[in-house]
Amino acid sequence: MSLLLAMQGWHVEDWRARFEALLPEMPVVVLGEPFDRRAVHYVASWKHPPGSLGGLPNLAAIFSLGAGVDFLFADEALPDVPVARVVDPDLTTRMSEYVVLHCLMYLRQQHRYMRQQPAKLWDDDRHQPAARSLRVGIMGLGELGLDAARKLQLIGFDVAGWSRSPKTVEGLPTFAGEEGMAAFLARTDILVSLLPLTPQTRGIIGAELLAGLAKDGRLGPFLINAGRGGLQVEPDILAALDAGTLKGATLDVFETEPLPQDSPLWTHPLVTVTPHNAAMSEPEAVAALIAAQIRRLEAGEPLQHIVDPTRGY
Ligand code: NDP
Ligand code: OXD
Repeated sequence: MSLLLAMQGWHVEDWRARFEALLPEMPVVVLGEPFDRRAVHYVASWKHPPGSLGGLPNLAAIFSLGAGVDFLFADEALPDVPVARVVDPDLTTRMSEYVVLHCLMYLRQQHRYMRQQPAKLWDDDRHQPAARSLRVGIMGLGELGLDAARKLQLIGFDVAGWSRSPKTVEGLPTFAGEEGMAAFLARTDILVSLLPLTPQTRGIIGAELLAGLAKDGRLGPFLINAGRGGLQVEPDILAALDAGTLKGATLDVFETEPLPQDSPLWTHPLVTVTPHNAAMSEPEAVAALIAAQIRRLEAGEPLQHIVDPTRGY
């Protein structure tokens, strides 16, 4: 019985060492090297090459090495076994740090002062609105969205959330589905996207959505997307920034990653680019979570954080 590591762009030897330390009884094999396909019971994947997980007759579960699973369901030949993802308080905390940081950057108009400093400009208009006068709308009220909402509320922001299914969350106005979208956007000065990428959410942050954001706010509207790049239509974001209907965008994720050198997002004065690192867990913590899941299965206990393949998240 073995664990197969199937990853691209990461240091596979580091991951092999982590899993070997945590699961000394289990051989850890690596995609691309020779291994016994019949012995593989578990796969831990980050962006494995599509089609590469076929022919594993005893596979019992696939673990995403991250919170997102879009790369798994993009593989049309993904084996039909349970898929579980990372749900980790450390990752959640880091994402909330990112969201709070960038909401505060917009609230306190910090980008403006960073542009003014090289010109030694002492701005006469030094007024700073209170957090309660900025309305933050969080798209995606899952593990990450709910935690970010609570932390933004502690600072005083006027927060609401939008999800696929209706929700009742104490102290948090919520909206759901297509029917709730227009009202949600109309009360949003800072839109925070923490959605998964699915066929339903692909391209959702486009011209129509951006045009629906609040037009009566003290500041903004602004966009923060830390969900997935496939959610956004980058030419539409640039057009809204250039038209002045969107006042700033903070993007951690992109249609193509790494962001191509010739992307106009790199140099746009109203865009903040971060390299898809809004929330990176400690690899040791992720490996420990997956090892615990494997031990749970081996003990006949149910897997946690299973993803619904019909929803794609
Ligand atoms: P969850 O699965 O816990 O939450 C997803 C939320 O999105 C749910 O509230 C869900 O609604 C909502 N949602 C899904 N589809 C739709 C839809 N069609 N319309 C409206 N709402 C929808 O995910 P997490 O919070 O754990 O993670 C969210 C995403 O964050 C990940 O999938 C990943 O892409 C991204 N991520 C990015 C990282 C980074 O570093 N940039 C790090 C980690 C994650 P409902 O509640 O009704 O099901
Ligand atoms: C994740 C990510 O999904 O880092 O965990 O994007």
